Amino acid sequence: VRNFSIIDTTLREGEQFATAHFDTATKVAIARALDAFGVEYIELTSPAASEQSRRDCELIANLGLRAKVLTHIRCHMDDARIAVQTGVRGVNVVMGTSSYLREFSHGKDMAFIVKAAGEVIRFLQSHNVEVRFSSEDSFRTDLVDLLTLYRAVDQLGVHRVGIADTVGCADPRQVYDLVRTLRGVVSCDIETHFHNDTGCAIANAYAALEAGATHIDTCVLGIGERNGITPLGGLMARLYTAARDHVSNKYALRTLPALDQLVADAVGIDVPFNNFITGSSAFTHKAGIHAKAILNNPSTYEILRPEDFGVERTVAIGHRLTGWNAVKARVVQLGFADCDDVLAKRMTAAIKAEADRNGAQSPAQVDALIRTFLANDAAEKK
Ligand code: HCA
Ligand code: CU
Repeated sequence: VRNFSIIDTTLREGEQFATAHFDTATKVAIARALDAFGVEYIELTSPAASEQSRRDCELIANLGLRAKVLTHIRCHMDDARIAVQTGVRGVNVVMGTSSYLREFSHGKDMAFIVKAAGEVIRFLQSHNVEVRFSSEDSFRTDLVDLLTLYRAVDQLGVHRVGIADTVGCADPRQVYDLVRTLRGVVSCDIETHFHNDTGCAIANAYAALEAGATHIDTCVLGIGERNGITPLGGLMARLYTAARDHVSNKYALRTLPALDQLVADAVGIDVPFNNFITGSSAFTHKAGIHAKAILNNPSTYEILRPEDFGVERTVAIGHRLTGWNAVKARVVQLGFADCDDVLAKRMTAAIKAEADRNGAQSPAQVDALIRTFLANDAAEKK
């Protein structure tokens, strides 16, 4: 899993998220942040969607970003004509409506579909843009029909074909099988797009890469229709775990917190507490056993190095599950290097008792308790 490209679609699929409504400046800020992060492609809403969408598409296509800018259109000549006027580097064509699909799976209009696709593809090719052709709802489409269509568009010379799990029904094994099969049928690149309705979007993306997919669609924070698609940060966590150096060199991972925050602000949500890497609890260690081991060697309970992503770990000690090693480490951190184990154990007992009485304590409260203990201890010794 090395030769892959990210197609970030925060500015297309992400615009389909419930609370998303990006103004021009916000789109530009997101596009620049994605470019700085290092995604290979940025996909934009169809210029046929609205007049503002068209102007924004043209603006972003001409910003001079390092990432290739794509737009996403229905398989219609009208949309294709507008798309090539914007200056985008590539066009992601999705095969029309669900009625197309229904007819297609009934096998009635196969010839028509291939013909319609052929017309749009040839037109786009004559304008020298990268062309991707994708079916919607690939996993609920008849396999023979699907492969027949992909083979036909592959022979027309598209750059990529796309598999889309539009409804989020696929599991990693099904993904692996379909991509593997498709890999044997087409010679072009394979793009994949996974919705997250059943929580498989990252695993499916990873399975697709293992099976030979070359391009993965993501959105920042995983936003998109319904509960969204493969999140960029979560996919990074997965890929980093598989190939740390490669992924760290390829992408500016330390810009992820700002990128997640930018998009959270743009759509008016908080970054979820359990978000990959940037969630508030993603690097919080709590139980005494965990805290002790983490303080000895972070690899004991961390598969991701927080500093590689520009975030910090937290060792939480103000609660009833705390342990004296972690408390002692905090005492030393506060500048009292000569704290002995007996004293640390007494402090720990006091923290636990306080947590039983009044609930968890903030770091500041714990520090205050520690200082009181140390002051009393010093007074006793005099
Ligand atoms: C949608 C379309 C799409 C397209 C995916 C793609 C999907 O339903 O809004 O073109 O790769 O999920 O099928 O986002
Ligand atoms: Cu989608």
